[in-house]
Amino acid sequence: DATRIHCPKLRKKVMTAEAAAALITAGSNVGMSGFTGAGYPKAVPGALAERIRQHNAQEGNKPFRINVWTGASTAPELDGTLAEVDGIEMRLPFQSDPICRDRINTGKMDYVDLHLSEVSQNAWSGFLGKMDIALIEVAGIREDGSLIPSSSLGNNKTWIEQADKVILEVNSQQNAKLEGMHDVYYGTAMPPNRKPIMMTHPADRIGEAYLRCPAEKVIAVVETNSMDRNSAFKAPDAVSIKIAEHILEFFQKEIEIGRLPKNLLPIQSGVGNIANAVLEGLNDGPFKNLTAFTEVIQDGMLKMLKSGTLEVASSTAFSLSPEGLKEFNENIDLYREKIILRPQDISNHPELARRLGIIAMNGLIEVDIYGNVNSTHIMGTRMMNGIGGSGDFARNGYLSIFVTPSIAKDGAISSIVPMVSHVDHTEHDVKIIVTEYGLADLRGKSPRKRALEIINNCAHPDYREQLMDYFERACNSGGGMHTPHLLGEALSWHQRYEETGHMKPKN
Ligand code: 0RQ
Repeated sequence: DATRIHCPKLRKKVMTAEAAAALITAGSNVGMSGFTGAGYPKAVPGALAERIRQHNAQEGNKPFRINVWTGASTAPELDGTLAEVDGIEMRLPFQSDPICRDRINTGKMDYVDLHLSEVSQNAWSGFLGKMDIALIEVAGIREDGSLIPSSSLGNNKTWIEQADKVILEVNSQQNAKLEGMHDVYYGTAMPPNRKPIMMTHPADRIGEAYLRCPAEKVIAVVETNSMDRNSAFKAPDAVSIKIAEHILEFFQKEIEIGRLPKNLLPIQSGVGNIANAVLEGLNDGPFKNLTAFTEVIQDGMLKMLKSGTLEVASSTAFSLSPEGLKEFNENIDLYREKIILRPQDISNHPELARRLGIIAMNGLIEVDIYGNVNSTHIMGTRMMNGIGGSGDFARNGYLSIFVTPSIAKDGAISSIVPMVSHVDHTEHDVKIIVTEYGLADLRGKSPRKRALEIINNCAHPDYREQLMDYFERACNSGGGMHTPHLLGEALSWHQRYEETGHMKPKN
Protein backbone atom coordinates (compact mmCIF):
# COMPACT_ATOMS: atom_id res chain seq x y z
CA ASP A 1 0.00 0.00 0.00
CA ALA A 2 1.49 3.35 -1.06
CA THR A 3 2.13 5.65 1.85
CA ARG A 4 -0.04 8.67 2.41
CA ILE A 5 2.72 10.40 4.35
CA HIS A 6 4.94 12.13 1.82
CA CYS A 7 6.73 14.50 4.17
CA PRO A 8 9.98 12.86 5.33
CA LYS A 9 10.07 14.89 8.57
CA LEU A 10 6.61 13.73 9.52
CA ARG A 11 7.19 10.14 8.45
CA LYS A 12 9.72 9.98 11.28
CA LYS A 13 6.96 10.78 13.74
CA VAL A 14 4.81 7.74 12.96
CA MET A 15 3.93 5.81 16.11
CA THR A 16 1.16 3.65 17.55
CA ALA A 17 -2.12 5.11 18.78
CA GLU A 18 -1.11 4.07 22.33
CA ALA A 19 2.17 5.98 22.12
CA ALA A 20 0.36 9.03 20.76
CA ALA A 21 -2.33 8.85 23.46
CA ALA A 22 0.42 8.82 26.08
CA LEU A 23 1.34 12.35 24.94
CA ILE A 24 -2.03 13.76 26.03
CA THR A 25 -1.98 14.91 29.64
CA ALA A 26 -4.83 15.04 32.14
CA GLY A 27 -6.79 18.30 32.09
CA SER A 28 -5.83 19.14 28.50
CA ASN A 29 -8.10 21.02 26.14
CA VAL A 30 -8.04 18.80 23.08
CA GLY A 31 -9.31 20.08 19.74
CA MET A 32 -10.43 17.14 17.69
CA SER A 33 -11.56 16.82 14.11
CA GLY A 34 -14.99 15.40 13.30
CA PHE A 35 -18.32 16.67 12.10
CA THR A 36 -21.55 14.61 11.95
CA GLY A 37 -19.71 11.32 12.05
CA ALA A 38 -17.20 12.27 9.36
CA GLY A 39 -13.46 12.80 9.58
CA TYR A 40 -13.04 12.20 13.32
CA PRO A 41 -9.91 10.53 14.74
CA LYS A 42 -10.52 6.78 14.91
CA ALA A 43 -7.66 5.34 16.98
CA VAL A 44 -6.12 7.75 19.50
CA PRO A 45 -9.37 8.48 21.43
CA GLY A 46 -9.87 4.76 22.08
CA ALA A 47 -6.25 4.33 23.18
CA LEU A 48 -6.64 7.35 25.45
CA ALA A 49 -9.86 5.92 26.92
CA GLU A 50 -8.02 2.70 27.76
CA ARG A 51 -5.26 4.70 29.42
CA ILE A 52 -7.87 6.65 31.41
CA ARG A 53 -9.61 3.43 32.43
CA GLN A 54 -6.36 2.01 33.79
CA HIS A 55 -5.47 5.27 35.52
CA ASN A 56 -8.87 5.52 37.19
CA ALA A 57 -8.75 1.90 38.35
CA GLN A 58 -5.51 2.72 40.20
CA GLU A 59 -5.99 6.36 41.18
CA GLY A 60 -9.75 6.85 41.12
CA ASN A 61 -9.53 9.72 43.61
CA LYS A 62 -7.62 11.78 41.04
CA PRO A 63 -9.62 11.15 37.87
CA PHE A 64 -7.97 11.66 34.48
CA ARG A 65 -10.25 13.78 32.34
CA ILE A 66 -9.84 16.01 29.31
CA ASN A 67 -11.94 18.66 27.63
CA VAL A 68 -13.08 17.71 24.14
CA TRP A 69 -13.71 20.37 21.52
CA THR A 70 -14.73 19.25 18.05
CA GLY A 71 -16.44 20.45 14.92
CA ALA A 72 -19.76 18.76 15.73
CA SER A 73 -20.87 15.20 16.54
CA THR A 74 -18.41 12.34 16.12
CA ALA A 75 -18.95 8.63 16.75
CA PRO A 76 -18.74 5.84 19.35
CA GLU A 77 -14.96 5.56 18.75
CA LEU A 78 -14.52 9.11 20.06
CA ASP A 79 -17.40 10.45 22.16
CA GLY A 80 -18.71 7.05 23.20
CA THR A 81 -15.43 5.53 24.27
CA LEU A 82 -14.24 8.60 26.21
CA ALA A 83 -17.62 9.20 27.86
CA GLU A 84 -17.86 5.58 28.92
CA VAL A 85 -14.72 5.88 31.08
CA ASP A 86 -15.91 9.29 32.35
CA GLY A 87 -12.89 10.76 30.60
CA ILE A 88 -14.57 13.97 29.44
CA GLU A 89 -14.74 16.89 31.85
CA MET A 90 -16.27 19.29 29.34
CA ARG A 91 -17.55 18.81 25.82
CA LEU A 92 -18.30 21.39 23.13
CA PRO A 93 -19.92 22.41 20.74
CA PHE A 94 -22.28 19.59 19.57
CA GLN A 95 -22.74 15.87 20.26
CA SER A 96 -25.27 13.19 19.54
CA ASP A 97 -23.77 10.18 21.27
CA PRO A 98 -26.06 8.21 23.62
CA ILE A 99 -23.40 7.64 26.30
CA CYS A 100 -22.28 11.26 26.13
CA ARG A 101 -25.89 12.39 26.36
CA ASP A 102 -26.43 10.20 29.42
CA ARG A 103 -23.34 11.65 31.14
CA ILE A 104 -24.50 15.19 30.36
CA ASN A 105 -28.02 14.57 31.60
CA THR A 106 -26.92 12.85 34.80
CA GLY A 107 -24.63 15.76 35.60
CA LYS A 108 -21.35 13.87 35.15
CA MET A 109 -20.15 15.87 32.17
CA ASP A 110 -20.27 19.58 31.44
CA TYR A 111 -21.52 20.52 28.02
CA VAL A 112 -21.29 23.87 26.27
CA ASP A 113 -23.73 24.11 23.39
CA LEU A 114 -22.61 26.67 20.79
CA HIS A 115 -23.62 27.99 17.38
CA LEU A 116 -21.27 26.06 15.13
CA SER A 117 -20.22 29.12 13.12
CA GLU A 118 -19.07 30.82 16.28
CA VAL A 119 -16.84 28.17 17.83
CA SER A 120 -13.61 29.23 16.18
CA GLN A 121 -14.23 32.89 16.97
CA ASN A 122 -14.82 31.93 20.61
CA ALA A 123 -11.57 30.01 20.59
CA TRP A 124 -9.66 32.90 19.02
CA SER A 125 -11.15 35.31 21.53
CA GLY A 126 -9.83 33.18 24.35
CA PHE A 127 -13.37 32.68 25.66
CA LEU A 128 -12.83 28.93 25.86
CA GLY A 129 -9.40 28.89 27.45
CA LYS A 130 -6.15 27.74 25.89
CA MET A 131 -6.13 24.89 23.41
CA ASP A 132 -3.38 22.46 24.34
CA ILE A 133 -3.35 19.85 21.66
CA ALA A 134 -5.07 19.18 18.34
CA LEU A 135 -5.95 15.67 17.21
CA ILE A 136 -6.89 15.73 13.56
CA GLU A 137 -7.75 13.08 10.98
CA VAL A 138 -6.41 13.75 7.49
CA ALA A 139 -6.50 11.86 4.20
CA GLY A 140 -2.79 12.40 3.57
CA ILE A 141 0.30 14.50 4.24
CA ARG A 142 2.04 16.21 1.30
CA GLU A 143 5.76 16.51 0.85
CA ASP A 144 5.82 20.08 2.19
CA GLY A 145 3.95 19.01 5.32
CA SER A 146 0.62 20.51 4.30
CA LEU A 147 -2.39 18.30 4.97
CA ILE A 148 -5.02 16.80 2.71
CA PRO A 149 -8.20 17.09 4.78
CA SER A 150 -10.55 14.13 5.07
CA SER A 151 -14.34 13.87 4.94
CA SER A 152 -14.97 16.94 7.10
CA LEU A 153 -13.20 20.22 7.76
CA GLY A 154 -15.07 21.46 10.83
CA ASN A 155 -12.78 23.50 13.08
CA ASN A 156 -9.56 21.78 11.97
CA LYS A 157 -7.90 24.91 10.66
CA THR A 158 -8.50 26.73 13.93
CA TRP A 159 -7.45 23.80 16.12
CA ILE A 160 -4.17 23.35 14.22
CA GLU A 161 -3.44 27.07 14.41
CA GLN A 162 -4.29 27.35 18.08
CA ALA A 163 -2.63 24.23 19.47
CA ASP A 164 1.05 24.08 20.42
CA LYS A 165 1.07 20.38 19.64
CA VAL A 166 -0.64 18.46 16.88
CA ILE A 167 -1.32 14.73 16.57
CA LEU A 168 -2.34 13.59 13.09
CA GLU A 169 -4.24 10.45 12.19
CA VAL A 170 -3.71 9.57 8.53
CA ASN A 171 -6.65 7.44 7.45
CA SER A 172 -6.05 5.43 4.29
CA GLN A 173 -9.76 4.47 4.14
CA GLN A 174 -10.58 8.03 3.13
CA ASN A 175 -10.77 8.34 -0.65
CA ALA A 176 -7.52 9.77 -2.04
CA LYS A 177 -9.59 11.76 -4.51
CA LEU A 178 -10.92 13.93 -1.69
CA GLU A 179 -7.76 15.91 -2.49
CA GLY A 180 -8.77 19.17 -4.12
CA MET A 181 -12.37 19.18 -2.87
CA HIS A 182 -11.63 21.41 0.10
CA ASP A 183 -11.51 25.18 0.21
CA VAL A 184 -9.77 26.36 3.37
CA TYR A 185 -10.21 30.10 3.82
CA TYR A 186 -7.20 31.78 5.44
CA GLY A 187 -8.61 35.30 5.33
CA THR A 188 -10.37 35.28 8.69
CA ALA A 189 -9.28 37.84 11.25
CA MET A 190 -10.59 39.05 14.56
CA PRO A 191 -12.36 42.40 14.93
CA PRO A 192 -11.52 45.19 14.33
CA ASN A 193 -9.45 43.80 11.44
CA ARG A 194 -12.12 41.75 9.75
CA LYS A 195 -12.72 42.05 6.00
CA PRO A 196 -15.76 41.04 3.95
CA ILE A 197 -15.76 37.43 2.79
CA MET A 198 -15.72 37.65 -0.98
CA MET A 199 -18.25 35.00 -1.84
CA THR A 200 -21.44 35.61 -3.80
CA HIS A 201 -22.26 32.08 -4.97
CA PRO A 202 -22.06 28.68 -3.22
CA ALA A 203 -19.63 27.49 -5.93
CA ASP A 204 -17.09 30.27 -5.28
CA ARG A 205 -13.67 29.13 -4.18
CA ILE A 206 -11.96 31.61 -1.88
CA GLY A 207 -9.26 29.55 -0.18
CA GLU A 208 -6.75 26.73 -0.48
CA ALA A 209 -7.16 22.99 -0.97
CA TYR A 210 -4.88 22.10 1.94
CA LEU A 211 -4.48 22.73 5.64
CA ARG A 212 -1.26 24.47 6.58
CA CYS A 213 0.53 22.85 9.48
CA PRO A 214 4.04 23.67 10.70
CA ALA A 215 5.90 20.35 10.92
CA GLU A 216 7.50 21.38 14.26
CA LYS A 217 4.08 21.33 15.89
CA VAL A 218 3.42 17.72 14.98
CA ILE A 219 4.33 15.45 17.85
CA ALA A 220 2.86 12.23 16.50
CA VAL A 221 1.47 10.69 13.33
CA VAL A 222 -0.76 7.63 13.58
CA GLU A 223 -1.78 5.54 10.59
CA THR A 224 -5.37 4.31 10.56
CA ASN A 225 -7.54 2.42 8.16
CA SER A 226 -11.18 2.59 9.20
CA MET A 227 -14.43 3.96 7.90
CA ASP A 228 -16.46 6.89 9.14
CA ARG A 229 -19.52 6.11 11.28
CA ASN A 230 -22.00 6.21 8.39
CA SER A 231 -25.33 5.41 10.04
CA ALA A 232 -28.11 4.28 7.75
CA PHE A 233 -31.16 6.38 6.91
CA LYS A 234 -34.67 5.05 7.24
CA ALA A 235 -36.62 5.07 3.98
CA PRO A 236 -38.91 8.11 4.02
CA ASP A 237 -42.08 7.24 5.96
CA ALA A 238 -45.61 8.58 5.41
CA VAL A 239 -45.07 11.48 7.82
CA SER A 240 -41.85 12.71 6.24
CA ILE A 241 -43.26 12.29 2.72
CA LYS A 242 -46.21 14.49 3.70
CA ILE A 243 -43.89 17.10 5.19
CA ALA A 244 -41.82 17.11 2.00
CA GLU A 245 -45.00 17.55 -0.10
CA HIS A 246 -46.08 20.60 1.90
CA ILE A 247 -42.65 22.19 1.43
CA LEU A 248 -42.59 21.51 -2.31
CA GLU A 249 -46.05 22.99 -2.73
CA PHE A 250 -44.94 26.04 -0.75
CA PHE A 251 -41.88 26.53 -2.96
CA GLN A 252 -44.03 26.31 -6.10
CA LYS A 253 -46.35 29.01 -4.76
CA GLU A 254 -43.49 31.25 -3.76
CA ILE A 255 -42.07 30.97 -7.28
CA GLU A 256 -45.50 31.82 -8.79
CA ILE A 257 -45.82 34.88 -6.56
CA GLY A 258 -42.27 35.89 -7.53
CA ARG A 259 -40.78 35.65 -4.05
CA LEU A 260 -38.37 32.89 -5.05
CA PRO A 261 -36.47 32.37 -8.30
CA LYS A 262 -37.25 29.25 -10.34
CA ASN A 263 -34.14 27.51 -9.07
CA LEU A 264 -34.98 28.60 -5.52
CA LEU A 265 -32.15 29.97 -3.38
CA PRO A 266 -29.25 27.99 -1.90
CA ILE A 267 -30.72 25.30 0.31
CA GLN A 268 -29.49 24.26 3.74
CA SER A 269 -30.78 21.04 5.16
CA GLY A 270 -30.24 19.60 8.63
CA VAL A 271 -29.44 16.01 9.44
CA GLY A 272 -31.94 13.25 10.13
CA ASN A 273 -34.56 11.23 8.36
CA ILE A 274 -37.04 14.01 7.71
CA ALA A 275 -34.40 16.31 6.25
CA ASN A 276 -33.28 13.47 3.99
CA ALA A 277 -36.88 12.82 2.91
CA VAL A 278 -37.33 16.49 1.99
CA LEU A 279 -34.23 16.25 -0.21
CA GLU A 280 -35.62 13.11 -1.88
CA GLY A 281 -38.85 15.01 -2.47
CA LEU A 282 -36.97 17.94 -4.00
CA ASN A 283 -35.12 15.53 -6.25
CA ASP A 284 -38.40 14.06 -7.52
CA GLY A 285 -39.93 17.52 -7.91
CA PRO A 286 -39.82 19.90 -10.89
CA PHE A 287 -36.85 21.96 -9.69
CA LYS A 288 -33.63 22.29 -11.68
CA ASN A 289 -30.23 23.96 -11.22
CA LEU A 290 -30.54 24.22 -7.45
CA THR A 291 -27.58 25.03 -5.25
CA ALA A 292 -26.85 24.11 -1.65
CA PHE A 293 -25.08 26.11 1.03
CA THR A 294 -25.19 23.80 3.99
CA GLU A 295 -23.09 22.10 6.66
CA VAL A 296 -23.75 18.43 5.91
CA ILE A 297 -24.13 16.49 2.70
CA GLN A 298 -26.29 13.46 3.18
CA ASP A 299 -27.51 10.78 0.78
CA GLY A 300 -30.40 12.88 -0.53
CA MET A 301 -28.00 15.56 -1.70
CA LEU A 302 -25.80 13.05 -3.55
CA LYS A 303 -28.90 11.88 -5.43
CA MET A 304 -29.73 15.47 -6.34
CA LEU A 305 -26.19 16.12 -7.54
CA LYS A 306 -26.21 12.97 -9.63
CA SER A 307 -29.57 13.67 -11.24
CA GLY A 308 -28.54 17.24 -11.99
CA THR A 309 -31.31 18.76 -9.83
CA LEU A 310 -28.52 20.22 -7.75
CA GLU A 311 -25.62 21.96 -9.47
CA VAL A 312 -23.28 22.44 -6.57
CA ALA A 313 -23.13 21.83 -2.83
CA SER A 314 -21.02 23.79 -0.37
CA SER A 315 -20.65 22.11 3.02
CA THR A 316 -18.22 21.37 5.82
CA ALA A 317 -18.82 17.62 6.06
CA PHE A 318 -20.47 14.52 4.73
CA SER A 319 -22.98 12.48 6.68
CA LEU A 320 -23.60 9.47 4.49
CA SER A 321 -25.16 6.04 4.99
CA PRO A 322 -23.01 3.01 4.06
CA GLU A 323 -24.78 2.90 0.66
CA GLY A 324 -24.30 6.66 0.30
CA LEU A 325 -20.58 6.29 0.92
CA LYS A 326 -20.35 3.46 -1.62
CA GLU A 327 -22.13 5.62 -4.19
CA PHE A 328 -19.82 8.55 -3.39
CA ASN A 329 -16.65 6.49 -3.71
CA GLU A 330 -17.74 4.80 -6.93
CA ASN A 331 -18.61 8.11 -8.59
CA ILE A 332 -16.20 10.46 -6.90
CA ASP A 333 -15.03 11.90 -10.23
CA LEU A 334 -18.52 13.32 -10.71
CA TYR A 335 -18.99 14.47 -7.11
CA ARG A 336 -15.60 16.09 -6.68
CA GLU A 337 -16.50 18.63 -9.35
CA LYS A 338 -19.73 19.60 -7.59
CA ILE A 339 -18.90 19.55 -3.88
CA ILE A 340 -16.80 22.04 -1.93
CA LEU A 341 -15.90 21.41 1.70
CA ARG A 342 -15.14 24.47 3.83
CA PRO A 343 -14.26 25.20 7.46
CA GLN A 344 -17.44 25.44 9.55
CA ASP A 345 -16.90 29.12 10.33
CA ILE A 346 -17.36 29.65 6.57
CA SER A 347 -19.99 27.00 5.75
CA ASN A 348 -22.17 28.41 8.55
CA HIS A 349 -21.14 32.05 8.36
CA PRO A 350 -23.96 34.50 9.19
CA GLU A 351 -22.61 36.99 6.64
CA LEU A 352 -22.77 34.39 3.88
CA ALA A 353 -26.12 32.89 4.91
CA ARG A 354 -27.60 36.40 4.77
CA ARG A 355 -25.86 37.43 1.54
CA LEU A 356 -26.68 34.25 -0.36
CA GLY A 357 -30.22 34.28 1.04
CA ILE A 358 -30.34 30.64 1.97
CA ILE A 359 -33.43 28.53 2.57
CA ALA A 360 -32.80 26.90 5.94
CA MET A 361 -34.61 23.65 6.73
CA ASN A 362 -34.10 22.10 10.15
CA GLY A 363 -35.79 19.76 12.60
CA LEU A 364 -37.22 20.74 15.97
CA ILE A 365 -38.20 19.10 19.24
CA GLU A 366 -41.13 21.38 20.04
CA VAL A 367 -42.58 24.68 18.91
CA ASP A 368 -45.06 26.83 20.76
CA ILE A 369 -48.23 28.43 19.46
CA TYR A 370 -46.37 31.72 18.93
CA GLY A 371 -43.51 30.20 16.91
CA ASN A 372 -40.68 29.87 19.42
CA VAL A 373 -38.68 26.73 18.68
CA ASN A 374 -36.89 24.33 21.01
CA SER A 375 -34.33 22.23 19.10
CA THR A 376 -32.31 20.89 21.98
CA HIS A 377 -34.03 20.13 25.26
CA ILE A 378 -36.39 17.29 26.15
CA MET A 379 -38.94 18.59 28.69
CA GLY A 380 -36.86 21.69 29.25
CA THR A 381 -34.01 19.99 31.10
CA ARG A 382 -32.49 17.07 29.21
CA MET A 383 -30.07 17.74 26.35
CA MET A 384 -30.74 15.91 23.10
CA ASN A 385 -27.92 16.91 20.70
CA GLY A 386 -27.35 20.65 20.61
CA ILE A 387 -28.24 23.68 18.53
CA GLY A 388 -25.64 22.80 15.90
CA GLY A 389 -25.83 25.03 12.89
CA SER A 390 -29.57 25.51 13.04
CA GLY A 391 -29.27 28.94 14.67
CA ASP A 392 -26.63 30.13 12.21
CA PHE A 393 -28.91 29.34 9.32
CA ALA A 394 -32.34 30.07 10.79
CA ARG A 395 -31.61 33.58 11.94
CA ASN A 396 -29.63 34.65 8.91
CA GLY A 397 -31.36 32.82 6.09
CA TYR A 398 -33.90 34.27 3.66
CA LEU A 399 -36.41 31.65 4.74
CA SER A 400 -36.21 29.56 7.90
CA ILE A 401 -38.33 26.45 7.76
CA PHE A 402 -38.66 24.10 10.73
CA VAL A 403 -40.03 20.60 10.22
CA THR A 404 -41.40 18.10 12.73
CA PRO A 405 -43.90 15.29 13.10
CA SER A 406 -46.93 16.76 14.93
CA ILE A 407 -46.53 14.29 17.80
CA ALA A 408 -43.76 12.30 19.48
CA LYS A 409 -43.71 9.10 21.53
CA ASP A 410 -46.83 7.60 19.91
CA GLY A 411 -48.89 10.67 20.65
CA ALA A 412 -48.01 11.02 24.33
CA ILE A 413 -46.30 14.29 23.37
CA SER A 414 -47.58 17.10 21.18
CA SER A 415 -44.74 18.79 19.29
CA ILE A 416 -46.84 21.94 19.44
CA VAL A 417 -47.22 23.22 22.98
CA PRO A 418 -48.55 26.34 24.72
CA MET A 419 -45.03 27.48 25.64
CA VAL A 420 -41.73 25.84 24.74
CA SER A 421 -39.80 24.51 27.72
CA HIS A 422 -36.54 25.90 26.27
CA VAL A 423 -35.94 28.37 23.44
CA ASP A 424 -33.28 27.98 20.77
CA HIS A 425 -34.91 29.91 17.94
CA THR A 426 -37.07 32.80 18.99
CA GLU A 427 -40.29 33.78 17.22
CA HIS A 428 -38.19 36.30 15.25
CA ASP A 429 -36.05 33.59 13.67
CA VAL A 430 -38.82 31.24 12.62
CA LYS A 431 -40.72 31.86 9.40
CA ILE A 432 -42.33 28.55 8.46
CA ILE A 433 -43.41 25.50 10.49
CA VAL A 434 -44.29 22.26 8.75
CA THR A 435 -45.80 19.04 10.11
CA GLU A 436 -47.46 16.17 8.26
CA TYR A 437 -50.77 18.07 8.64
CA GLY A 438 -49.69 21.23 6.92
CA LEU A 439 -47.62 24.37 6.80
CA ALA A 440 -47.88 27.48 8.95
CA ASP A 441 -46.59 30.64 7.32
CA LEU A 442 -45.68 33.01 10.14
CA ARG A 443 -44.23 35.80 8.01
CA GLY A 444 -45.70 39.18 8.77
CA LYS A 445 -48.14 37.82 11.34
CA SER A 446 -48.65 39.02 14.89
CA PRO A 447 -48.38 36.44 17.69
CA ARG A 448 -52.16 35.84 17.96
CA LYS A 449 -52.46 35.33 14.19
CA ARG A 450 -49.49 32.97 14.32
CA ALA A 451 -51.17 30.91 17.04
CA LEU A 452 -54.23 30.32 14.86
CA GLU A 453 -52.04 29.46 11.85
CA ILE A 454 -49.98 26.95 13.81
CA ILE A 455 -52.85 25.31 15.69
CA ASN A 456 -55.11 25.02 12.64
CA ASN A 457 -52.49 23.97 10.11
CA CYS A 458 -49.88 22.01 12.00
CA ALA A 459 -51.15 20.57 15.28
CA HIS A 460 -52.22 16.94 15.49
CA PRO A 461 -56.05 16.72 15.50
CA ASP A 462 -55.93 14.98 18.91
CA TYR A 463 -54.33 18.10 20.40
CA ARG A 464 -56.02 20.88 18.45
CA GLU A 465 -58.94 21.37 20.80
CA GLN A 466 -56.68 21.40 23.85
CA LEU A 467 -54.38 23.98 22.24
CA MET A 468 -57.28 26.17 21.12
CA ASP A 469 -58.79 25.96 24.59
CA TYR A 470 -55.52 27.17 26.12
CA PHE A 471 -55.20 29.97 23.57
CA GLU A 472 -58.78 31.17 24.01
CA ARG A 473 -58.60 31.15 27.78
CA ALA A 474 -55.28 33.01 27.60
CA CYS A 475 -56.91 35.61 25.35
CA ASN A 476 -59.79 35.98 27.81
CA SER A 477 -57.67 36.01 30.95
CA GLY A 478 -57.41 39.76 31.19
CA GLY A 479 -53.63 39.55 30.85
CA GLY A 480 -51.44 41.00 28.12
CA MET A 481 -52.94 40.58 24.69
CA HIS A 482 -49.75 40.77 22.61
CA THR A 483 -48.63 37.23 23.45
CA PRO A 484 -51.45 35.90 25.64
CA HIS A 485 -50.46 33.27 28.19
CA LEU A 486 -51.73 31.62 31.35
CA LEU A 487 -48.44 31.71 33.18
CA GLY A 488 -49.39 29.11 35.78
CA GLU A 489 -50.46 26.71 33.07
CA ALA A 490 -48.02 27.42 30.24
CA LEU A 491 -45.70 24.53 31.11
CA SER A 492 -48.36 22.28 32.63
CA TRP A 493 -48.34 19.97 29.60
CA HIS A 494 -44.68 19.18 30.22
CA GLN A 495 -45.28 18.80 33.95
CA ARG A 496 -48.13 16.40 33.24
CA TYR A 497 -45.97 14.37 30.86
CA GLU A 498 -43.23 14.06 33.48
CA GLU A 499 -45.76 12.92 36.07
CA THR A 500 -48.07 10.71 34.02
CA GLY A 501 -46.22 9.91 30.80
CA HIS A 502 -48.80 11.77 28.70
CA MET A 503 -49.50 15.40 27.82
CA LYS A 504 -53.26 14.84 27.80
CA PRO A 505 -55.11 14.92 31.10
CA LYS A 506 -56.55 11.52 32.14
CA ASN A 507 -60.24 11.30 30.98
O1 0RQ B 1 -36.39 10.07 19.80
O2 0RQ B 1 -35.80 8.15 18.42
O3 0RQ B 1 -35.76 8.03 20.93
O4 0RQ B 1 -37.94 8.19 19.70
O5 0RQ B 1 -36.39 13.07 19.52
O6 0RQ B 1 -36.80 13.02 16.72
O7 0RQ B 1 -38.62 13.21 15.08
O8 0RQ B 1 -36.78 11.50 14.68
O9 0RQ B 1 -36.43 13.99 14.42
O10 0RQ B 1 -34.11 13.02 13.88
O11 0RQ B 1 -35.05 15.13 12.82
O12 0RQ B 1 -34.34 15.10 15.23
C1 0RQ B 1 -34.46 18.45 16.80
C2 0RQ B 1 -33.40 16.38 17.67
C3 0RQ B 1 -34.90 16.31 15.65
C4 0RQ B 1 -32.64 17.36 15.46
C5 0RQ B 1 -33.85 17.13 16.42
C6 0RQ B 1 -37.62 12.63 20.10
C7 0RQ B 1 -38.12 11.59 19.13
C8 0RQ B 1 -36.84 10.90 18.74
C9 0RQ B 1 -35.60 12.56 17.28
P1 0RQ B 1 -36.48 8.47 19.70
P2 0RQ B 1 -37.20 12.84 15.19
P3 0RQ B 1 -34.92 14.25 14.00
C10 0RQ B 1 -27.80 20.52 11.05
C11 0RQ B 1 -28.68 21.39 11.88
C12 0RQ B 1 -30.65 20.54 16.30
C13 0RQ B 1 -29.41 20.66 15.46
C14 0RQ B 1 -29.69 21.05 14.05
C15 0RQ B 1 -31.56 18.22 16.08
C16 0RQ B 1 -35.85 12.04 18.69
O13 0RQ B 1 -33.10 17.96 14.28
O14 0RQ B 1 -30.71 17.75 16.81
O15 0RQ B 1 -30.78 21.36 13.63
N1 0RQ B 1 -31.58 19.55 15.79
N2 0RQ B 1 -28.65 21.05 13.28
O16 0RQ B 1 -39.06 10.75 19.75
C17 0RQ B 1 -39.64 14.44 23.55
C18 0RQ B 1 -40.53 16.00 22.04
C19 0RQ B 1 -39.84 15.31 21.00
C20 0RQ B 1 -39.07 14.20 21.35
C21 0RQ B 1 -38.94 14.54 19.19
N3 0RQ B 1 -41.29 17.07 21.80
N4 0RQ B 1 -40.39 15.54 23.28
N5 0RQ B 1 -38.97 13.77 22.61
N6 0RQ B 1 -38.52 13.76 20.20
N7 0RQ B 1 -39.75 15.50 19.66
C22 0RQ B 1 -26.94 19.45 11.70
C23 0RQ B 1 -25.87 19.90 12.67
O17 0RQ B 1 -25.97 20.90 13.27
C24 0RQ B 1 -24.68 19.11 12.90
